[in-house]
Amino acid sequence: MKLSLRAALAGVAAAGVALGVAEVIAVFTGPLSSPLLAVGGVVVDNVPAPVKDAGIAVFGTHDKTALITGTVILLGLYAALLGVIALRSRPVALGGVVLFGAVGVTAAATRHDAGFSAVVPSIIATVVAAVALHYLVTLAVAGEESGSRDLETVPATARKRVTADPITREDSRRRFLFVVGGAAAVAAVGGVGGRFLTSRRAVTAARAAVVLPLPSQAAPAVPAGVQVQGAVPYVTSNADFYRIDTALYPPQIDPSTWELRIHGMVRNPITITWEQLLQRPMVQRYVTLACVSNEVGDDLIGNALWLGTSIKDLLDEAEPLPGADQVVQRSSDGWTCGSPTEVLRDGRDALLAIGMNGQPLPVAHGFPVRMVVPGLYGYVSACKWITEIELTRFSDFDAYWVPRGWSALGPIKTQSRIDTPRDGAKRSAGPVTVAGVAWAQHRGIEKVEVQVDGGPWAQATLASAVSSDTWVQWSYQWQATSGDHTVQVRATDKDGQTQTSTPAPPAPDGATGWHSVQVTVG
Ligand SMILES: Nc1nc2c(c(=O)[nH]1)N[C@H]1C(S)=C(S)[C@@H](COP(=O)(O)O)O[C@H]1N2
Ligand SMILES: [Mo]
Repeated sequence: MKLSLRAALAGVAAAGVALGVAEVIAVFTGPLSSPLLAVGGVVVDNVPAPVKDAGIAVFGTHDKTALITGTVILLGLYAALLGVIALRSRPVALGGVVLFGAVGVTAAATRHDAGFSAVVPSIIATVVAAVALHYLVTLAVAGEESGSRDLETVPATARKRVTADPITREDSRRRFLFVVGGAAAVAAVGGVGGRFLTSRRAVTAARAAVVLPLPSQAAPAVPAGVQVQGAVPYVTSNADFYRIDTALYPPQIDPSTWELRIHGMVRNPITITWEQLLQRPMVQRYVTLACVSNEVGDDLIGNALWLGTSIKDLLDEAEPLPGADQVVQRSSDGWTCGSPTEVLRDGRDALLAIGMNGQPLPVAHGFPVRMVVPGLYGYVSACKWITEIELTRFSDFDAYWVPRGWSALGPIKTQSRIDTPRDGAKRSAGPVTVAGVAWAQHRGIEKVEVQVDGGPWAQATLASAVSSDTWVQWSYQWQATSGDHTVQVRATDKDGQTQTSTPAPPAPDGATGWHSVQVTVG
């Protein structure tokens, strides 16, 4: 193996050991103090405009994995480079390590609510990386030079180990690979073990201990016939519910320490604890949440049975001052969203929710407390892990997604989707069931129409729904003839607005256009 290759390997191994050690320390200092997650978090919050314009209103699960993988790959390349640089100049390479350490420290220190201990993993990782890099590169060089005469360049410590007589170049190279292997093992055990221990410190047990109160107002019964064959389930299970947020690791909040502060432009600032929240009247409602990033035809939407207390009542007690037109919700990780005050007070079932489909909120969906507001996209209303509500003005505060190019106001647009047949499906000639869902939360769906090959619009049959706050399923019997066909759908809400055919991307305030599928009929 060439010397430069071994040096690069030494660099990568040193970085690996450092990150492995950092993951273990982060078990004690908190998941977001892990340099990898801290740097990843900074990247999430500073996604460049081109990516933003591609239409992500935040990271889904795949984006997170891709982001961490990308960060690890970049770091690996950087570490390899430092290894090669260390061959020529140790001080320059050390400078490179310190530079990267500084990035980690800065990232960890600037995360929301970061305590002093947040920088500890990055600092220790920097020291470990520096020592490991020096040691491993020295070993790599020794492998090159033992057997030759020129051992003077090898520091005494390494020389002692590698010059034990009789030493061959082969021996010290084998030793180098052995040590690198050991470093890789430390990295892997530290990384996997650290993550495992972190997950053990999660709030799983606290969540399991929660006993949800009974609602004083139960949800309306689900009428017969909400479900149409071929459409997704009317109620989305917690496991299947889409997840969107900026959190690389979901905040772990023990309900016993949870508090919600309602402050800002209010006459009566309020702080309530978890115990006090449980004492409040609870209502149970089916509400369909939707993400503004949903492309036409996609599935960033789900319907669940939420248990929560009226946010309107809480706001009434706090008494917003005149002019406080925005209710800013802040999550424990610093994420914010803003809803119009009048929307939260107009009598709709805007909830401070603690239960989802009969369970305490799953941690990924906001445990212990989140907001659910019928009719507003999630990015302007559905704050998970909520710890603060601040009454303010839209003109005074921009919530998280607003400076990133999204609209401050996000009422859900009327939309419809074909779930069956799938795009590209094949069917036999004769009757074919076309079915799907349509939504216009809080306004309600008036009618859904289906069109084949640009012909006349035919009215679909609407299934029943619990309320106008949920999606509704629809179906249409199509007499399919052989050939290739395009099937489109459009919905009209109870305000009389029909979906526009004009396609628009999700940014800045929700995609528009008609969902269409191609079907081959044989
Ligand atoms: N704390 C926090 N809450 C958040 C977000 C976030 O990034 N952080 N994303 C919002 C967005 S964009 C959506 S669409 C909904 C999604 O809720 P879900 O993941 O439970 O489906 O959460 C909202 N609440
Ligand atoms: Mo979203």
